[in-house]
This record gives sequence, C-alpha cells and structure tokens, in this order.
Amino acid sequence: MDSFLPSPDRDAISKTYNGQIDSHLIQKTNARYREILPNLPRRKGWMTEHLVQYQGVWLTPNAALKGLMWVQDHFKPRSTDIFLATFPKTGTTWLKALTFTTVNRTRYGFADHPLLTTVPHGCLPFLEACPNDLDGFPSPRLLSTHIPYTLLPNSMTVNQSCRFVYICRDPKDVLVSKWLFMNKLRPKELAPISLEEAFELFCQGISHYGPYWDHVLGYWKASLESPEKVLFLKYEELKEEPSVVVKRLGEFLGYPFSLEEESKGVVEEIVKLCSFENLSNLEVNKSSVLKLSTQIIVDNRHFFRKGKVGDGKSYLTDEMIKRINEITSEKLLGSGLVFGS
Ligand code: PAP
Repeated sequence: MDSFLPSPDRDAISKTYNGQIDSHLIQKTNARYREILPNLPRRKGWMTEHLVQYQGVWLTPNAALKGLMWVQDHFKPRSTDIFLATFPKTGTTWLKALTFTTVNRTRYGFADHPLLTTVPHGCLPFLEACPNDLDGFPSPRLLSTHIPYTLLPNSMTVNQSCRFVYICRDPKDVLVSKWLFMNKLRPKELAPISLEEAFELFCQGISHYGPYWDHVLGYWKASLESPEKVLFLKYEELKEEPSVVVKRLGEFLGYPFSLEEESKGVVEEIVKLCSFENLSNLEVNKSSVLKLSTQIIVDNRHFFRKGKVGDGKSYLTDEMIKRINEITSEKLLGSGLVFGS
C-alpha cells in the first residue's frame, strides 16, 4: 500500500500541522517539490504511469514523493511513537492487526474488537499519508510507514527513542503479491503490466520504495546497531510461530504478556483474531472498501489474497527464480541476513 496513499495536498498538510508549522515552511516544501519533480529520473510505474527516483528510492511522483518530503521536513516525532515499517506487500496488514491488538489488549475485548468491523489499515494510519489529526493522537501513537530507514529524518531515528517494527518477506512472494495487487489498482486506461515486465522492473530495483533489498538492509542494519529501537521480523517466521513472534512483539513494545495472560491464552487469541483465515472471512474485509483518496478506493478483500509462504514460485519460471535468488544472495552477502530458497 503506497502510491495510493491519500495525497497530502497543500490543504491537508496545512490542516495537519495547523498551529505547529509556519505556513511559510510548508510553502517552501511545496515549492521544492515542484522544482525537483521535472528533473527526477523517471521509469515505468506499476500502478501509476511513472515512478520517479528521489534520494535513491523509487516513488510515485505525487503521493509518495510528497509524503516523504513532508515527513522529512515537518514531522514532529514523539519519543513514545511506534512505527511499523514495511516494504509494500511484505505483511503490513497483518503486522498492523497484531500490533494494534497487542498494544490495545486491555482496551478492547475480543468479542467486540474494532478489527471485527474495520480493516487493519483503518485502525493504524500511514505516517506519510498525513492524517489530519496526527497531533491529536494520544500517545503512544501507532503509525506505519513505507519510507526506507536511511531516508527518515534524524528526528525519528537519532534524536528520539521511537521504536520501529520492520517485517520483511521473501522477495519472490513480494514481487508476485505486488504484481497481482497493482494490476487490480492500475487505471483502466493503462494496459496491465505483465509479469515479465514487473519482474524486470523489480530486479532493477524499480518498484515503490525500491530497491527492495536496500529497503530491507536499511532496517536490518539499524536493528543490529540498535536492537532496542528496531525489531526485525520475517513474514515466514511469523507464519511458522505466530505466538512466539507476538510475545517478542509485546516485549519489545513495552507491553509484555504476563504469566497470567499467557496461561489464559491471550497470545493465542490475538493470533487467532489476526489470522488470515479470520480476517479474510469477516464481512468488512469481504465486501467493504477503504477510501484512500478522492480518486482511489480499494476493496478491502484485495489486502487478503492467499497469505501463504512460497506462493510466488508457482508464478515464476525456473529462470526467474534463479535470477532473483542470485540477486538476493549478492545483495545480502556479508549482512548475516538470509531468506529461504
Ligand atoms: P499492503 O502493502 O497493500 O499493505 P501487505 O499487507 O504488506 O500489503 O501484504 C499483503 C500480503 O499479506 C498478501 O500476500 P499474498 O498476496 O501473497 O497473499 C496478503 O494475502 C497477506 N496477508 C494479509 N493479511 C494477512 C494475515 N492476517 N496473515 C497472513 N498474511 C496476510
């Protein structure tokens, strides 16, 4: 979920930061955006016509680029902020559900939980989408972001003790999940993007917030340097041992599960509520939509496709699998991070 984030236009940003930021500063960001946009490298987009490259990352020219610039220029983090950081299609929806439920477990009961009637994206907003009342959010603010770690402002990574939870996923599954999803959202006037084209672009790093491997490595390195600030998770591990990972998540976020909670099966309840089987079968996720902007409305069901590990391989040729595995080994060499085969 990225390029279709609500566009933080000038009015929205003024409202968001009303009273906090001099409108002169907002105008400066807008002016800089208009100035740099025409000169940025441009390549074919997955959902939009083009992606542009800014500070080494590929972004949709409107929502994602503006969102990044505004975060860099204007976002005021709090030390208690919790950010869920993801590359699109790596498990954002699932991580949002799990984190929201874990942190708010004394607030909401399982029988009438907000997730039963609201898509996870509706419970936990994207930072770069600049929701109008970020400043009014109670602490700890739960926010998500697709922005690479290396592009976040120092105010978020160095000067504050904000916490980040990152989830990564095997690139073959990310690529296929993204390709299928993006084609669903691609405007009718643009021809669908073929798997071969998507594969080439992905391998060259040209996909929203790509290159994928740089995104992963940025958070991986940060998690090694500051394990108390950055928790690094893998979709595959979460699938394999969800209760173990949820306990780690609770501990890391400062919401550890007590022995009593464990014995009452609270962890398992959270896992069950947030499971693919449960969420994808809820009425809200089968038939409702998420309005992300005036132009973009997404069927909630598109956020839940198969939720499996290794499904990407059934779409890719042996040659494609070999190439993407080779790129992955090369990029991650020496980092200590590995994905499955
Ligand atoms: P986003 O970037 O649009 O938010 P994101 O949630 O990161 O997408 O990833 C979507 C993937 O997570 C989909 O994978 P698939 O295409 O391979 O099936 C989706 O099915 C999967 N997913 C969503 N919710 C869950 C869940 N509760 N458990 C496991 N996987 C899930």
